[in-house]
Amino acid sequence: MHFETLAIHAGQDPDPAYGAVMVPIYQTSTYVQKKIGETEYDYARTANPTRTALQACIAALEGGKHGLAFASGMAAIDCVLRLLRPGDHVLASNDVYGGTYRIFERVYRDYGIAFSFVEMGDLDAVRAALRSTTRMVWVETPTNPLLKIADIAGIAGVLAQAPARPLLVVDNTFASPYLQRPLALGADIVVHSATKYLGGHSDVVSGLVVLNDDALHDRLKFLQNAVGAVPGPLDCFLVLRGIKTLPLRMERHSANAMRIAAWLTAHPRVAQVLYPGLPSHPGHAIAAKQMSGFGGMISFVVKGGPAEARRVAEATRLFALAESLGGVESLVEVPAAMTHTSVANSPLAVDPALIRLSVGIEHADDLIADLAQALA
Ligand code: P1T
Repeated sequence: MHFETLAIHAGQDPDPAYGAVMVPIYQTSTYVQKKIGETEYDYARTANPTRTALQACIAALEGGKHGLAFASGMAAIDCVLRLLRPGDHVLASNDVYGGTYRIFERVYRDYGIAFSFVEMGDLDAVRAALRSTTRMVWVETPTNPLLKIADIAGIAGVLAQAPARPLLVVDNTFASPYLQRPLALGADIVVHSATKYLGGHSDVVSGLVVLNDDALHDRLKFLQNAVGAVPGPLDCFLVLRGIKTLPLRMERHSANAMRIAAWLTAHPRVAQVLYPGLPSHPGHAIAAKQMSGFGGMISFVVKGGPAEARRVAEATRLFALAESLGGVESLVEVPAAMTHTSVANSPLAVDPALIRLSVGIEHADDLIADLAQALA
């Protein structure tokens, strides 16, 4: 079936108890067993029906075999990183979410995992940066917050030639499965902050993992239960509900962002606009090839430096000054001072004059009017 149909129905048969059309919130921690072990569900950390539906739904949307849900995007990332052993090396994008950099450098480095960062848009650089110990290649595309684009199929091709083929992990948060499906392009594992476009309404924190490999899935499912960073049933319900309108929302996010990016490009107080939908963006051709739209995230640099960036971000009225992204409402932030403080003084440090927009699904004219008054 088509994506729009799967978004509404995948994993969500009418409820066997009473025929409820929407998957119920199974708000219970434990389940009665007819005899010892004779039960579909036993304990809600291990599994619960609302989570089962969400896991099946995200697997279908990403075109994967297995889905796993977590209490946050970071919990999903953490679970994937637990596949590593001391001595392993991870090659990652040289622009990633601040929290991703933080868990790499300030949590897993202490356990003997090495991390290095590369321009993922440059396949020769990726090839050159691989080590004999590289077990994982960690890709964000588009990246947070610089909207850099990496060629997922190209990287998969490079890794296929490596002696011990590393796992290719793609954080698909910025694109959502509606715009980009990394497994079909050769990725092994997809991770999401479902807090963003999948949830879509800024009312839930959640994370997801999707993959095809049965053995890897068994290990991650074991870790999901053993570590226990699972989402509650209400959180799973909210993500399931959000996903139903994902296709409609992503179309509007993308259309609004395209208009705003073009408008910003022509604005005299704007020095640079980063949006993969602009033909001038260095990753535009790859983005046009591997994505079916360019998404709702825009970053731009204002003339006048960091103080001016803060002034503009604090002067918007419709764009709320807030971290996070992907909700129906538009948000603005200054990454260097907000979402990306963890990369300060590192090679991934973000220009303090950079402003990031999460363009919502309001009317584009109202959003442009707001940016116009803030920039003025
Ligand atoms: O916040 P959480 O649900 O734990 O997801 C972490 C995460 C993972 N990957 C990417 C690409 C992300 O952007 C995030 C979270 N990002 C923000 C909160 C933000 O404002 O950028």
